[in-house]
Amino acid sequence: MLTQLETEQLKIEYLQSLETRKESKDSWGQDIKEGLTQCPKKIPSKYFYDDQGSQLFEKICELSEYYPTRTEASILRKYAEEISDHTGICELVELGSGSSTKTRLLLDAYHQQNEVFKYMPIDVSAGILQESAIQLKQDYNSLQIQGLVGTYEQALTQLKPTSWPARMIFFLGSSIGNFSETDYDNFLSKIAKVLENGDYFLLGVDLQKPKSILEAAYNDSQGVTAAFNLNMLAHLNHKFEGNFDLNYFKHQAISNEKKKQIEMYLLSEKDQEFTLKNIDLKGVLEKGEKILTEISRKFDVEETQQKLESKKLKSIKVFTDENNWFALILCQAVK
Ligand code: AVJ
Repeated sequence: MLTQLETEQLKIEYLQSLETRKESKDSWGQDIKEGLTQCPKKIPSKYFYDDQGSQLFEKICELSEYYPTRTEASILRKYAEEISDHTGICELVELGSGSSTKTRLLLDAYHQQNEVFKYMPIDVSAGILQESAIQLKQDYNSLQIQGLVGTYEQALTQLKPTSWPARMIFFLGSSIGNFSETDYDNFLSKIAKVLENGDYFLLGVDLQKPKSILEAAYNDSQGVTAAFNLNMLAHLNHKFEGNFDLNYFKHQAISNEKKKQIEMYLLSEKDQEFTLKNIDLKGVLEKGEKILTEISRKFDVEETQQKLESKKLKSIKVFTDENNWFALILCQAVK
């Protein structure tokens, strides 16, 4: 874990916890408690991403079955320059930056304009944020980097006004697909609120497509997605002194065609009990019972544009690949 990292051009800071100390102690693990005591049980997807989980996700992105990453990268490769021409010099703020691999395609385009610019990666995983920030600083000398460790929620409520001519917030990889309809709506409202008139928002969305392609992407033959899903239990064991036995859970991912989403579950392979000691939680799972760990919604371009417009995020251009599998929607805040 990093302690402090600061040079003139490279800074990494921790965002403040939203609660006061006392409250945060009370609400520690509250979301887990709620999720595991309701029926059906669920665990928030953000618990995928400890350092191990972030690394497993990077491996998922390289799988041949997992088309979103390379498809989005191909769109960026083709249109990054056009995007940078639209926005001009600006501050780039990335939500959920991870290893920033795809981001490099965008940074390259801005870099080629030969201007100094600023990149703010935001991620919950301090390890991966620090590692990639140091690497980026070496590769882009004129780049000013200010990394923020924290959740989207923290980032969007704590971002200060920029001193740059404009700001572009970007949210790639269709991570927005993890949100429920309500969270999706609230998230876009927060984006719209934090942007000033004329600022940009670049959103990556995975588009609707046949069940067979979708299910293959979330049930890869090497079992990396399964390991990623199971790692969530290891993360909980570590964080909350839990006793989940990973040997008795199975990964499951199915396409719910009616809801236009992938649903990922951890299936209990026997009747079992679990304890999360430091949040005082005990529970039982029946054989065959499923814990929902993720929904990954698949989008329709027009519907998404309308949704964005309803938040006064006017779409200026939609970039897509030749199969229409993935889209990047560039919009501008009108206030
Ligand atoms: C990072 C949320 C976009 O939903 O496709 C990949 C996560 N889960 N394989 C997705 C994920 C299983 C991914 N997002």
